[in-house]
Amino acid sequence: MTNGLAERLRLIVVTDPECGGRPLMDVVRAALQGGAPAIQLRIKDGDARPMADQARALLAETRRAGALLFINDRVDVALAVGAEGAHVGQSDLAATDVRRISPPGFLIGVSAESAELALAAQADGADYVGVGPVYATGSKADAGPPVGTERIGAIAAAVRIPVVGIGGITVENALPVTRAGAAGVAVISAVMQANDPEAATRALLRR
Ligand code: TZP
Ligand code: MG
Repeated sequence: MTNGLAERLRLIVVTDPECGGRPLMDVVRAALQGGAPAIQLRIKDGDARPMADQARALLAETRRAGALLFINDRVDVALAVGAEGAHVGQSDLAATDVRRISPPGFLIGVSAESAELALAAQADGADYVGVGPVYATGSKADAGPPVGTERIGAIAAAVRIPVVGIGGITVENALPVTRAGAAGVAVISAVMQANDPEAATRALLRR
């Protein structure tokens, strides 16, 4: 595992094209200014080439800020642009397959909603697991019912790798997620929709 990875996963700001009518890059820059240690580029059903262009532009910003860049789903895009990692779901490439085609040190996050799936992801070589939705979310139509902070605790107790909670997490309700055992939280709307994404990032990091 990468040194200090858990520390760098304490907040993952996940992008959404819906970011309050502002250019995505401005919102990401604000989040980085607020201290976001990791950004995840998430574009559902996008074409690869514009995604790679956007990823390269983001990577210039994350590198400047010393933050990690993950690409959601599209391992090919992550590898092509030289992002630090990719985040894959249960129907994307398995972590073992990602490992086979990625350079040493490439970071792999896997969505796992149960301890069983989390243990399998860990055995497959995942660097961290994303667990959610912790709370109800309007940002993912097929998110399923909230799993709650108890699930975070159960999964964190089952695996050695860091657990990152996602789904409906805000400044107000983030603390129980990390108290339950998560190394950090991943958020979309709490930063993407915030009036002041920089302040929202700082506030999340304080929790
Ligand atoms: N995976 C599980 S819940 C979710 C994803 C991508 C959406 C998180 O968005 P928000 O706005 O932080 O609830
Ligand atoms: Mg996915």
